[in-house]
Amino acid sequence: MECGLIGLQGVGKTTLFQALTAHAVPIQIGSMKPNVGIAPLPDPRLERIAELIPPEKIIPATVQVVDIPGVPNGGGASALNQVLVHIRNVDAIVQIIQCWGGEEAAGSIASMNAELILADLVVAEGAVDKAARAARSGDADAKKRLSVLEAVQNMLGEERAIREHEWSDGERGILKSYGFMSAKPILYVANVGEDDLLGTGSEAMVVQSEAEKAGTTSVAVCAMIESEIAEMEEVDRGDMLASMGIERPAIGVLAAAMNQVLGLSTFYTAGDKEVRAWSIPEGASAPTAAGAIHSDIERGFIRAECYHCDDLFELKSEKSIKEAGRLRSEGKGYSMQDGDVVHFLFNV
Ligand SMILES: Nc1nc2c(ncn2[C@@H]2O[C@H](COP(=O)(O)OP(=O)(O)OP(=O)(O)O)[C@@H](O)[C@H]2O)c(=O)[nH]1
Ligand SMILES: [Mg+2]
Repeated sequence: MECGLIGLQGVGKTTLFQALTAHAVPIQIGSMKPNVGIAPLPDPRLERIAELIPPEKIIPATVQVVDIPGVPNGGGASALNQVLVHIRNVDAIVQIIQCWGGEEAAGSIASMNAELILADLVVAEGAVDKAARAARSGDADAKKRLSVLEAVQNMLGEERAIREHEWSDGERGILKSYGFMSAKPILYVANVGEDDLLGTGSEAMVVQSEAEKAGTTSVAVCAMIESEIAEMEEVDRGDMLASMGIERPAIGVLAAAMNQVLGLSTFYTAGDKEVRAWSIPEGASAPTAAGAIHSDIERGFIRAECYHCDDLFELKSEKSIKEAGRLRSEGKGYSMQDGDVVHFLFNV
């Protein structure tokens, strides 16, 4: 699962990428190639589990982020097409909006969205023609495809994003193969200036209300400060945060929101060696969760012994959870709950 950082040129995408990935990837400036990196997901529940079951190592879940070159504002078609190719490849979109230096948020959101919708419309028109030809020759699948594509074409013609409609699973399956960008889940990030770290300024508020209108959420982050924090030694961070009057880096809130737009939930494994968080699709089955750890555990899945992390926070130890009868034994059909702590039994 991949989140793409997108936006107009120079709005702070690469700066935010550096913050999310803690400067782990060498950056190519001025290149039309995206930067790809791994962002750990800060997780207060993981820290609490590790306090109660102290391990040698604590390993957070991660999400892959792609820093995509900026969309030229009214720029050339070939530069734009190079950027769109990368946007088509990601699972979810994180749109960065510049809210510092007197930039107008509403205008940049509208122009970004218009570019994506227009590019989707071109794809939809080509696809409608092709499906119509196949439908005329009596292909039943093509008829279904055609009706979905025509609905898409109408929406896009009215400048509405494809994600605004509630599609059935079958329709979603059809849409997926076309890589429509306005169908991808989206999250707005207001990149605020150092004078508005809490994101209460007028442009950040515009981003928030535009996000609500689009049926999604927004997060306010100062990319430059977050990038500086990410570069500091862990021990120095507390002072920096205190001097700015904030408790935690905003990047944690952003990472959690990214997890949410990707439709992921978290489960944990806990033992003396390591306490670890894992990301899986919401509602995934126990064997699928086991497969996130290792394909052997999925293949040889017997059962999952699990409890909820809230049980641990309440009862303080696995021993008390067992005594209280809250240790569950779950089989193949179990849908994982966000916050489960699991021990898989398997045989290969
Ligand atoms: N004041 C201020 N400047 C910022 C902030 N974020 C980024 N900048 C500056 O804006 C400039 C562009 O930042 P980048 O992160 O390279 O922007 P980008 O979106 O990756 O740009 P392209 O990839 O060229 O589209 C740099 O000089 C940054 O230092 C911020 O939060 N506040
Ligand atoms: Mg960049």
